[in-house]
Amino acid sequence: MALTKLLLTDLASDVKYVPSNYIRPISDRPNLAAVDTSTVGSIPLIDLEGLHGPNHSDIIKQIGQACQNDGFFQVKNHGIPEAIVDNMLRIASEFFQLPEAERLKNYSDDPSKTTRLSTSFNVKTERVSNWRDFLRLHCHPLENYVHEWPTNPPSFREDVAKYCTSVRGLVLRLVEAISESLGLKRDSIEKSLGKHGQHMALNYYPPCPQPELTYGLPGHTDPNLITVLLQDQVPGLQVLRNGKWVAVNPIPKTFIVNIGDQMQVISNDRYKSVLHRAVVNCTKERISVPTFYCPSPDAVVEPAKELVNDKNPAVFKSFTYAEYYEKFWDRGLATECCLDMFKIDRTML
Ligand SMILES: O=C(O)CCC(=O)C(=O)O
Repeated sequence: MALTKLLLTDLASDVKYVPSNYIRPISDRPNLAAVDTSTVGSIPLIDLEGLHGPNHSDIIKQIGQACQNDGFFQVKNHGIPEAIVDNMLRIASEFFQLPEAERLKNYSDDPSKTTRLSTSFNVKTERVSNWRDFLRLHCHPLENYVHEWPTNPPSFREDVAKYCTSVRGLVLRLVEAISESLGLKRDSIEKSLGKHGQHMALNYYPPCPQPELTYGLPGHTDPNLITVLLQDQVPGLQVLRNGKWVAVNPIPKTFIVNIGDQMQVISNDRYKSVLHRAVVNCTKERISVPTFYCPSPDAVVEPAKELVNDKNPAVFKSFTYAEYYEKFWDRGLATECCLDMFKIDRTML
């Protein structure tokens, strides 16, 4: 059956089988039975209480180890009020329950739009669709974008603005901590990014009749600097560790943090931007809200000078974030990391 609706949400509730355009080739299916769902196998949980106090150096060390070994960690005692987080998840759920015609007012398949509702990943370039709808918003500086955001549900702008302003505070603290963990000045990474941006996505994964055949999002790394992800209580996120997919089961009151491709470049390959994916399930809808923190489009990204020496030659070329971002959207979510295209080819030197 071909997709006859623009958005998956309006198709998913009527189908007993996954439509053919969502079915992955046999060699590229989630193989859910092989996923490690144990808590012990999962990513580190770091308590940020005391980051600016007595536990400072210990927390910086934990963050550095997690960035190097896992590329992913969770944080608790992050300072973002529970009410702000709860309102964010509630408003996302209300948005995706709006009537189709109301949601479609925000629809666009053009990735360069700063506010848009769409489906899958990039409907213009991909061959197989993903079991996801998403609302993507630019959110910093807030005053440049908030007037584009949906006005329905009525408190959408207010609730989302509070959320992204609070998350920005957390991201800035994390970027400082990561900079310090690399042995750089605390403000070094922040300063190299130019007028940095902040985007977010409200991801909505409807229940899926045959989750073994498709993905919410297939394995990918994030093209930006760092991502802070909020997920509801439904499992779905999986991270690749030592060649095995590991489930990141939701822990209330925590956020998930992951290193993006630009941080891997700045760290000269010490910190890892790791493959992750979202799988779906038969019974429950799932919502996740990633915040993507990005360099300015004209910022030149390259390994930090302090981390390059005779023993550790630069692994990546210099490039602008705009160049990188364009490549990322054009090539789709291929499993090979987009970063490989920006590596220095030492065989040619
Ligand atoms: O839904 C998730 O848990 C992952 C979302 C994600 O990786 C993304 O939006 O890039």
